[in-house]
Amino acid sequence: MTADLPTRLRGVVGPAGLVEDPAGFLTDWRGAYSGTAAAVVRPGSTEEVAAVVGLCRELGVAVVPQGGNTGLCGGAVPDASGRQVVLSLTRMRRIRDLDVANSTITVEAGVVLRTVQEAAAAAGRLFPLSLGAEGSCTIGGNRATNAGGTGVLRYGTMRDLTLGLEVVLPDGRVWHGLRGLRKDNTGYDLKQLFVGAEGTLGVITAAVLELFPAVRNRATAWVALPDPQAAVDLIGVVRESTGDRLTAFELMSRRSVEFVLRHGAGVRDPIADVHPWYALIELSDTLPDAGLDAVVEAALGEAVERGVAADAVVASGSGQVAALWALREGISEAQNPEGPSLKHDVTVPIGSIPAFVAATDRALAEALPGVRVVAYGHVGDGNLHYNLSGPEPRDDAAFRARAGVLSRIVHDSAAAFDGSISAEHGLGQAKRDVIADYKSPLELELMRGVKQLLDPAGLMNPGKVLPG
Ligand code: FAD
Ligand code: 2HG
Ligand code: ZN
Repeated sequence: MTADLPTRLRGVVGPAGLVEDPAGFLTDWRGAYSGTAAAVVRPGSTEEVAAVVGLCRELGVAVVPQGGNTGLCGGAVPDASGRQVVLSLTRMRRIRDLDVANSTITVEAGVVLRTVQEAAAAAGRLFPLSLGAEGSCTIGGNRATNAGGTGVLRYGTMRDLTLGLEVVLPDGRVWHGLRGLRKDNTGYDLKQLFVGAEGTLGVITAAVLELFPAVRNRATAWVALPDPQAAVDLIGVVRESTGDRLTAFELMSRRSVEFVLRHGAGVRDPIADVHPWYALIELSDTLPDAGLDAVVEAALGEAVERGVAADAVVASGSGQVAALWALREGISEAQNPEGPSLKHDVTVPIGSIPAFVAATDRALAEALPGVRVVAYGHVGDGNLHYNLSGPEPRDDAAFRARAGVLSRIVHDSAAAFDGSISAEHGLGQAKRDVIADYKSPLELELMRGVKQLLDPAGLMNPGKVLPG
């Protein structure tokens, strides 16, 4: 590394592209990971990204790509050496094209997810990726983490929504893969290598995304449940009568909801009686007169009759819909004031969720009596955020000291049920060593081989994803 690195970077990106006050780029959204950097740059074009990456390669300097910095595994945060360059994509905010006939949108990596949703809606289309951080996270970050969220059940993950990519490779060359094709069997699907790579294989600078017909009728319901088995049964009941109109099925434990009621602003309990679990269900249709309120009422009536659901309310009007979603989307943030949280983004086959919860609850209670499990998530696709807060009264230091043991219990349990330890948040720096215990040597060898092929100098987001 040379002392004049910032000067040389300024020569590439201009004064507007070199960040003078880097503080906001060195710590993640949660404040869980911090680092320092030799420089923070915000290039304004693909050519500038390529020039920055090329210069860093020439000087042997590592590059950490960053979008909205909302990731939950520390993937976008530099290490403590002060020798890495943070490359923020947040100045690359152009929507390059919206092709209504092809039902695609081509956007630069720094475009905020909500902007893409709004642009699609203005053209009478839907971009279905939806998650709590959608007002801040970027398309590049969504792609690099293969983000999931609440619409996966119907529309798939970011991987499924990606038709093409433009990527700056670790050697500074640009791969122009911005194709808007739904069928393209011409060998290996290269774009999928970069989706979910968390910036370790290159910098995504633009993407072609798939759009869908706009939703014109929607029904949203809040359902009280006795246990997780009831949630699995309810998915079956609702699917039987509504088919693929089921767009979201979120499960929340009472404690998760209580945290939001305690710390969220302007929220209220939709059902007066207290129940151990709740589901938030959404049905949607492209026909304006699909009559989904009646459909969901009938399905839930049947569920109550069969003893699957204890109680339910169907939202009337957009205010109530937003209020129900605020309860669900507020959980992640509401856990913060409860002390340090241990996050576990696990997935198991849907039918195994009840047994997984029972077994893991039991093992955790033995390991740390009073530990508070904060379980919720996108159960319609098998994904539980099986998070933990420490016992009350709080002893944060004691809880932190048990973190390794507790996380091991949750991850081993997911593995025992043929699950995964990261459903949608990735590995970043948080789980890059842990993953070595859950992937086979062959899988790890293949992953290292891909990394070696694309980034032989190891300068693209080192210390993330691959075990050290
Ligand atoms: P960053 O945090 O900036 O980066 C994430 C990773 O991607 C890093 O490894 C970074 O190096 C890499 N990266 C970023 N941009 C690029 C690029 N252009 N090229 C190459 N690599 C890049 N995730 C879900 O999947 N589902 C959810 O429901 C969900 N809900 C969330 C709710 C909240 C309140 C929060 C704070 C986060 C949530 N997340 C969720 C986490 C999620 O991963 C991020 O919000 C989002 O996908 C990350 O986008 P970002 O632009 O902030 O990326
Ligand atoms: C969600 O579904 C996010 O709310 C965040 O994926 C989960 O904070 C978490 O653990
Ligand atoms: Zn989630």
